[in-house]
Amino acid sequence: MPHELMITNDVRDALARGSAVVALESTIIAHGMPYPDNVRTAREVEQIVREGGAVPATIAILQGCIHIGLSPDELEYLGCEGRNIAKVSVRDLPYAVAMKRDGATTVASTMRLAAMAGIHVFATGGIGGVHRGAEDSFDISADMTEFAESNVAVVTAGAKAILDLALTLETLETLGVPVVGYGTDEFPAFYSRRSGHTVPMRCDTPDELAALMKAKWEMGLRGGVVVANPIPQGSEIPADEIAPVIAAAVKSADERGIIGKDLTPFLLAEIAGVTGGRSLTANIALAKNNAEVGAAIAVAFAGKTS
Ligand code: PSU
Ligand code: MN
Repeated sequence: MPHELMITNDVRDALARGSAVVALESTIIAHGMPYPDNVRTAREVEQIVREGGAVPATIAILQGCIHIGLSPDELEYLGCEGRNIAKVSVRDLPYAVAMKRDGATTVASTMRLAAMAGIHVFATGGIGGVHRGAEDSFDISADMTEFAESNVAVVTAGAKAILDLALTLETLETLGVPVVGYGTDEFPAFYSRRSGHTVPMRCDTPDELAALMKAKWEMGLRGGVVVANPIPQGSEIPADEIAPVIAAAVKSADERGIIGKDLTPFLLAEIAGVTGGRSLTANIALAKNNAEVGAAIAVAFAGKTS
């Protein structure tokens, strides 16, 4: 079958035993960081998940095959080819599979494929959301609607202020998605621990989160959970420092007429270009922090459900 999932043995065994698995996305590897930092970080993130007692399942499409878990060589290939590999969101899945293409999966498509494989926890860097100016552009990431669809908890450092965070939170409310501050009352803004927007609910332990996930899905409430986990203190870039950089990137995209799936990668690259190594360091730190929390939640969830 063309859509059969290629699940690595360690992931398959863990799923069969009902033990902890953490899904990881591949757009952050192919498009989110430069080579070779991307491959090194992807490996370290997998290692952190293992040290946390869970099995990592990095998800990507290679020559039309959906991979749930990648070998070291496959990770290297994804990172090294980077921008030559298509960014695949949910709408792009059938094309990548049918045409036997490579594809780096976004948060939305990774959630969908994780759910197909039976994985309920996913650690990423930052989710997509409602773009600034969406009232004119209609640019709302498919990550949003996916949260109404797939039963997966996603650990994210909030969302970058390239988005309209107020509209993003409103949209998640409309879609019935719990947005949980992990040890915080404020929705974090990726590089910064604070955004000025409060979260509707808060959990302080993996066990509390696992209980929320179990309650949601046992009630038959479909869809995901946003686990908003702030960047570690020492790695953050204060909001007032990053704000003008983001504003300039948004202006530049507008002037060049960059829209659609190209907008987010363009904005990320612009910010990385201006802030240099600092944004990369922050990005790596928060991805690792999310992996650690993701593993802890997956272990707690497995303990409640198997
Ligand atoms: N935001 C980030 N880092 C990322 C992305 C978003 O801070 O790497 C990536 C994720 O893969 C996310 C995707 O799912 O971009 C959203 O793209 P779009 O806005 O085109 O839906
Ligand atoms: Mn978009």
